[in-house]
Amino acid sequence: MRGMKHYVNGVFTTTGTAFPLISPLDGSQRGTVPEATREIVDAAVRAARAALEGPWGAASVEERCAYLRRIADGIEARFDEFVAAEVADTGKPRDLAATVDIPRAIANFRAYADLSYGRPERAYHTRVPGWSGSGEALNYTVRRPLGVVAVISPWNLPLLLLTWKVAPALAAGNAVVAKPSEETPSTATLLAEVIDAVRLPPGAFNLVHGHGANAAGEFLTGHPGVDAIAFTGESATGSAIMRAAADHVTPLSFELGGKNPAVVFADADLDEAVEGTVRSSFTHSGQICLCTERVYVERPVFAAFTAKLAERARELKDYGPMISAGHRDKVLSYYRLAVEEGADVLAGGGVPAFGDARDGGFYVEPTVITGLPEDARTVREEVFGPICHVAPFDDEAEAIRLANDSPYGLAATVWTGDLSRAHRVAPKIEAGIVWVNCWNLRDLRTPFGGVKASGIGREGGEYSLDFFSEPVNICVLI
Ligand code: NAD
Ligand code: 6OD
Repeated sequence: MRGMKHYVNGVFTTTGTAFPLISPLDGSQRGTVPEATREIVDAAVRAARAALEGPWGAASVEERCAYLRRIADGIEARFDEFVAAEVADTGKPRDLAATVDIPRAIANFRAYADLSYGRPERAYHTRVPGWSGSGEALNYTVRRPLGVVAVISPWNLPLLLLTWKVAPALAAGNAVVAKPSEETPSTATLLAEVIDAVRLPPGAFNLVHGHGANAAGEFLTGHPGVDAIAFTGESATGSAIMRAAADHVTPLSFELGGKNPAVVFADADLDEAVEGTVRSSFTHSGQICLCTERVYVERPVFAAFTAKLAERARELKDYGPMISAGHRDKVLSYYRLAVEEGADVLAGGGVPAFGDARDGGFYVEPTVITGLPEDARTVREEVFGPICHVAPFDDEAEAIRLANDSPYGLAATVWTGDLSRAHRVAPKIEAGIVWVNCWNLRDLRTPFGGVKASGIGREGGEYSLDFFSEPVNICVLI
């Protein structure tokens, strides 16, 4: 892969200043990333605006969908390069990048090509006695793009989450200025190369690299030329962006943090519930917003479940690192805090020793703890690492109360052998997504998002297309 570059108005460019790109696998410096100045961000926003007034703004939905399909094909043609770049930036196991991240990025473009092409428009015949003509009016609703959309994404699923916004934004006819996480700029740069190769009209997609606060992210979210902001990241960052957006009343779509519960009933298949919780707590070393950090287990199976979960956590060997030294230190500070708060550490709790180059990387052990009160900080705050706290409950009502006792409400998992119970409990959980006897099973047409501090709005299917467009009702007296 060539060096990291911004992509503005169809041209790859760098800036005077750059920051180091560090490998989470061994702590070595892999390269540098250009830091976008306010001027470059401004040029990107102006290029996007101009694109809306040029060929991109005039493109039909068929033409836009054809571009999306060509972008998907272009990623697929360079699949191994994309996988390697995602692994190098994030340190995640290759298998994860090759089966989830990159296939999903391709699927995001194809899904939004299908969804936006097949989107119905609504019409109503309205009886208007006393008006001239036929006494009827035709009301029909068209949707027009919002304009220039800022896309700001995090480091944990870099290309998946960036394209999850870019694809519907382009499908709906917007022009995009995207800023990936400063930690993971590589696949976004490859995406810009693919977009350049398929000759998307210049300015329809722009990419700027750099940090968030007092830097590229903030230059973008506070820019008066931005018509909407689609952001995924921490809830605290969401608050900062909301403040920046307030000045221009810019519409926001927010996918934020979580402290996701799993509820395990005694009637569940215990082995499946344990394996499911291993996946939901430790996939990508807990660095997925949907990961389980709180596990509530019905008392009769609490001891057996907890012992098995701890045993499986100790057996895990092929896991990736935390994204950065800073994030590793944050996760370790929660490991220490848990002990100070009185937790029993059943598995992990420290830093693994590999005896090879990985010792320079940012690894922490998969960790299972128990014994904390519900008001312990470790139980309430998002750690975003491979740790879960397991606590017992005595009945359904208590399970629901505990699951909902959180400032967050992104996702939840219910493990039970009783389907009636599943249907009874799931809708009572305050979360945007509830999985029953599975985790992270995705259908891209369904609504995705969180309640409370976990977000504003929904992504997925028509929900994203709704966010990225404005309905206009046209009323014609017939
Ligand atoms: P983060 O909020 O630190 O950064 C996300 C992005 O925002 C980055 O591109 C960053 O540069 C930018 N940014 C930071 N400060 C900014 C500012 N003041 N103005 C504009 N942009 C700014 O998040 P992260 O550490 O990259 O990701 C981890 C967090 O993301 C976790 O809290 C996780 O739960 C959350 N997350 C949520 C979802 C979801 O779908 N709900 C998905 C993935 C991650
Ligand atoms: O699967 C998705 O569409 C999605 N937005 C996943 C988010 C995962 C959070 O880390």
